[in-house]
Amino acid sequence: KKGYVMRKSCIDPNGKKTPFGKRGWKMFYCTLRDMVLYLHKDEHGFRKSALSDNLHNAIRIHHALATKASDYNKKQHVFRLETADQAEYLFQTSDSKELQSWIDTINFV
Ligand code: I3P
Repeated sequence: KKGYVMRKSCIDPNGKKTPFGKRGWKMFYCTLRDMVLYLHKDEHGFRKSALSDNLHNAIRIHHALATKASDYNKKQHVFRLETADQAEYLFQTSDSKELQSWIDTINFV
């Protein structure tokens, strides 16, 4: 699965709250492959970027959980992703169908 999403980082992989200044929403071209969610700047970056760049913004989804962020009311179609290394992110998708599709893909790969 692939597509554009907005991402907000809430808790870093060390389990600590993402510091102010790094908590904003950012757009990424997101691809899911081999239990890894890769976040690219855009589709072009997805094709062009070096493996090291891809790994930099990669989120391993083994033992991760995606759920609708029904407690987050500032934006629509948002899911929360909690990872095995205790990171937490919010992802905004384009509509309710995309929302469910990302959640199912992440939870049931
Ligand atoms: C954050 C940015 C986010 C906001 C977050 C801010 O500032 O404005 O949009 O989250 O609030 O800290 P920065 O870009 O300087 O990190 P919301 O959009 O959810 O309000 P937060 O600290 O309450 O998460």
